[in-house]
Amino acid sequence: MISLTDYGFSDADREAFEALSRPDLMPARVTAVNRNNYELICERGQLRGEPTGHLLFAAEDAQALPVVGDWVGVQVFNDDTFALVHEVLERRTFLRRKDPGRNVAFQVLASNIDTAYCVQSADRDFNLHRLERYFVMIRDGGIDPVVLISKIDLVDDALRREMLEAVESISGGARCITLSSHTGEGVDEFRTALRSGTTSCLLGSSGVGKSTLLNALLGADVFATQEVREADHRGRHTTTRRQLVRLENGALMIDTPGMRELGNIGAEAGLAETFGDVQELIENCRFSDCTHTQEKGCAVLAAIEDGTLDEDRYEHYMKLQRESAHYQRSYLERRQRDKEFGKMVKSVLKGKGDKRA
Ligand SMILES: Nc1nc2c(ncn2[C@@H]2O[C@H](COP(=O)(O)OP(=O)(O)OP(=O)(O)O)[C@@H](O)[C@H]2O)c(=O)[nH]1
Ligand SMILES: [Mg+2]
Ligand SMILES: [Zn+2]
Repeated sequence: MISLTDYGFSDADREAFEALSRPDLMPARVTAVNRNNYELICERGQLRGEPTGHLLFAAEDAQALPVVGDWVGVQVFNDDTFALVHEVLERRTFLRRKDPGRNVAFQVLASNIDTAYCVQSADRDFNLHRLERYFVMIRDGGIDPVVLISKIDLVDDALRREMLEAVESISGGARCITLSSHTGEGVDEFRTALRSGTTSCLLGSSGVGKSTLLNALLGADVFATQEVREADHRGRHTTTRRQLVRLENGALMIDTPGMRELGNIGAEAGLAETFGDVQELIENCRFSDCTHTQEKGCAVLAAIEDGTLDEDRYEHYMKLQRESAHYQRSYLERRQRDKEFGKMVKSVLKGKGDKRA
């Protein structure tokens, strides 16, 4: 029998499971989501699963469906090889962004994660504004961000120090680790930071070396990796699904596909945590209708002037805040329209039914 504690099952998760009052179900964790099924781990081992019709159709939107990291309530069949997923337990933490598709919606990437590692490669990919976007998403879901600068073998010590300082200036206390999966520098240190029974994930653009690092941690080529494109040094989107694995030291780690875009939606909490300093200045501005652009006595302008607030950081905050609020509005408006449309359809159908009766 497998101990679920080894897969991160906490007391809170057990309570959430027991609160379902479904003695016919057992708890399982989603380790991967495929097109047509889920990969799961439960006390009886690994198995594949599918959602019940009820779970699928009762879902108000995609957020209610299982994602990697979720604890779910399952019914097991066929000699413990197949499961029906009935329930998704409440998520302790989550990673969610704006769905990159055409409709404005939330997309939950993974859940029940303790630490999210934002991976940027030292040679090409390093970008503070992108880090800020990740911070907002990660903190919004109640997760601790850590910055991981990969491929450190490709830059010299001076550049490394510069990058560390730059990260420190925006990270709000998040740690920053530098390492190289090729030379092995920093990898053991990273491994010991990953504690047994906790869940972490690797996030970042394609080609920054997430899967290579995970292979180094596993000591085997479990995940496919691929060289970056010669022409522009971008990755080839080698990893195509999110997958949870357990390392030898008992830590749980999720590899994810490289992200092309990261839009935050309705991420107030994440913005507040990441840009608390900026928000405080804005609130302390003595004019409630201040545009912070030219008003004499504006606290924001004064802070930019005396160097306590970086103008670039302020402008990026404003941009992220507008974007997140705008997507949230579009999302709510669409939900409202869908609801009204649903009501209209229902009343038309009902009208027909009445006539026939
Ligand atoms: N020089 C150097 N190259 C590295 C290092 N780590 C990874 N690479 C190379 O970077 C390329 C991309 O690595 P992957 O692990 O496939 O990148 P990924 O982040 O998983 O990419 P996606 O799966 O597409 O999101 C491979 O050719 C690796 O060999 C490193 O520490 N130093
Ligand atoms: Mg990969
Ligand atoms: Zn102002």
